[in-house]
Amino acid sequence: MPRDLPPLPPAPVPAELPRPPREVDPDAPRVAPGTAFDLGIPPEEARVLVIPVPWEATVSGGTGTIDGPRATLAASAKIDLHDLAAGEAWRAGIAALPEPEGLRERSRAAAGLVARAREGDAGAAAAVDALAEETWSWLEDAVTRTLASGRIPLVLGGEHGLSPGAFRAAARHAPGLGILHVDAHADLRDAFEGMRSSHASALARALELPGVGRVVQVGLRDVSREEVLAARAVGDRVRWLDEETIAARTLAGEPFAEIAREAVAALPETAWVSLDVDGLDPALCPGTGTPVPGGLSFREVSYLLGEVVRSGRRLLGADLVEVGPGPWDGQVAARLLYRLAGWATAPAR
Ligand SMILES: [Mn+2]
Repeated sequence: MPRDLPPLPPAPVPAELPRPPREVDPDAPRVAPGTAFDLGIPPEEARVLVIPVPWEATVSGGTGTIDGPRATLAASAKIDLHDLAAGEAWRAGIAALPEPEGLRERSRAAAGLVARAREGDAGAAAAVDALAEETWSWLEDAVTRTLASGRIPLVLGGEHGLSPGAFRAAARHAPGLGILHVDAHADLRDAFEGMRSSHASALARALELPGVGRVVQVGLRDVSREEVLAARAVGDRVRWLDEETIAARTLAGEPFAEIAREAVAALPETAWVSLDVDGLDPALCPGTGTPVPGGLSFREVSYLLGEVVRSGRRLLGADLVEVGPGPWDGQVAARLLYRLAGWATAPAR
């Protein structure tokens, strides 16, 4: 078991409502390296707060998503600020919190136990889950305070196993919440390799929350029998628009826009987006841990996310996870992040 690690310090989320952001010239070469989108805007002035969570414990394929937040924020500096789809998110103010001190150490301690958990050591699996629980509690607190301060949380991972902390906060803030889940995988296993905090169990944890009204899963193409049964067992609370359904319908000539409308129409009034980049075509996320052939194009995922706001629903926040460490992975994720920021703030801009 890992030696005692010091507690994670609470995230520095400002308690006050965001003040109007300082003047930014969107066409100037930007000069605030290390800040989100190179804007140099502090969290106090930001309506959108990016929360990096470098957590990578239970990944079962390739590694590297612990550096996904870093790659995404580095790439964000190179993004032009007039987004043709989602508008000028920078006007609302976007800032990123620093990576929480001690989280990488926790993640490494957990990852070091996973080999034994995989061999059936229940004590090791429980220790991984205990470390994940600390990470969830930290994130739950950070997202709760971000929402309470009138800000939009965009959680940046890291593996999908971190997301239940954000789901807890969002579902308590907006009971009846819908989760729009884009992924190659359903993530509905009760536990995977003995660990309930597994990246393959994130949405199973979401369904345990009474505040989650419905989960709409789009892009699934690598699912287990257990997950099919788990989805059936909760009836209408889970909706699937899997890859084969999308492929069959679009190949027969149906517009993707119709499928996006159908997915979004199944969501309640307030929605959280849980975006696992492996839901996209692996060409767009070559460094992700468990890539699967097929998947959504950038324009499809972008259209789908935009449809949430176009339909009149409220986009409460999002987690963007399983981002690989490479510069291309980072660039795709940074563009998704900017679009999410744009749509989430569009009604107020
Ligand atoms: Mn996932």
